[in-house]
Amino acid sequence: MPIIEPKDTSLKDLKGLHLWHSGLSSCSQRVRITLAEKGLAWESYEISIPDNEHATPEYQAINPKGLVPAFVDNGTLLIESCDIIDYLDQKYPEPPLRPANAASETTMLELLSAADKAQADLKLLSHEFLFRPRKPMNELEVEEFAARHNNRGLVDFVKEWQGGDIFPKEKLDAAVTRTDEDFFKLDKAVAKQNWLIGSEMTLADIAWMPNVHRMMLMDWPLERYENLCQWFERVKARPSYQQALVDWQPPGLAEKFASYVIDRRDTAGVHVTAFGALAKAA
Ligand SMILES: N[C@@H](CCC(=O)N[C@@H](CS)C(=O)NCC(=O)O)C(=O)O
Repeated sequence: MPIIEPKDTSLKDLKGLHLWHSGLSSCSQRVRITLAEKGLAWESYEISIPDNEHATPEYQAINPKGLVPAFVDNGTLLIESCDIIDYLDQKYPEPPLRPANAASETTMLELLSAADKAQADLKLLSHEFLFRPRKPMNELEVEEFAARHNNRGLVDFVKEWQGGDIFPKEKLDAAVTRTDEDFFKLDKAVAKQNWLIGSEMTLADIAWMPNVHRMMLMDWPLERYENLCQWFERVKARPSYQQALVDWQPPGLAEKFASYVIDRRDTAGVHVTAFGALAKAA
């Protein structure tokens, strides 16, 4: 449901645009990119996931799922990144980020749903291949997080992540294979056109660009998707990519991830190419 009634009723009094987000979060990246493409000014509230700021009662009164992002437009609260960017494009239509004809718009909305669905795989893969060194939690910290956070799905995920050195292989295989299939579909979509829906960038491109960026950080063999790589070059050339995505990454983070990924491959044989469809292709 795109618009929700805030538990924290003070949100209703807020004027202007307000975003609760996190620098690295792919869902936050979508919203920041849309705001940048539209040239809209917004108030920033950064939520640190490693510091569990999304587990506070105050934040869960803003987003009842305890996830980022959350967005308020003059008292109207929305959660769910794909709903937020769709709302933004409808409410602030210039420049348009959707195609003019209805059939293409349906295709765009399907690509938004697919990006939303792909979130679970992106999350699993990011936590496995990038975020393990982030901030290991001891048992007590995991229990504290579980006691404070209302989102049972997230709590179970964190318990499983922190409870072992690696997620079960079958989960990683399936997530890698589904992501590879998604990327091949996107690759096909941009084989004969610059953007996913045609000659102009739309919300569909914005919804997917954080995923390709994230997998790039993971040393995913993106060269498998030749057209998608060219599309990604076009994405990178947009000022919004630098401003709304790269500039929100902590300095030196890409390099830190790169050395972690290669070190783990060389010392433990754990690398994304050892799983699912990527392993079969090797
Ligand atoms: N479907 C939601 C997913 C939101 C979501 O999963 N947010 C992630 C960051 S991208 C989060 O808050 N994760 C908290 C955590 O990993 O502990 C959306 O698109 O906004």
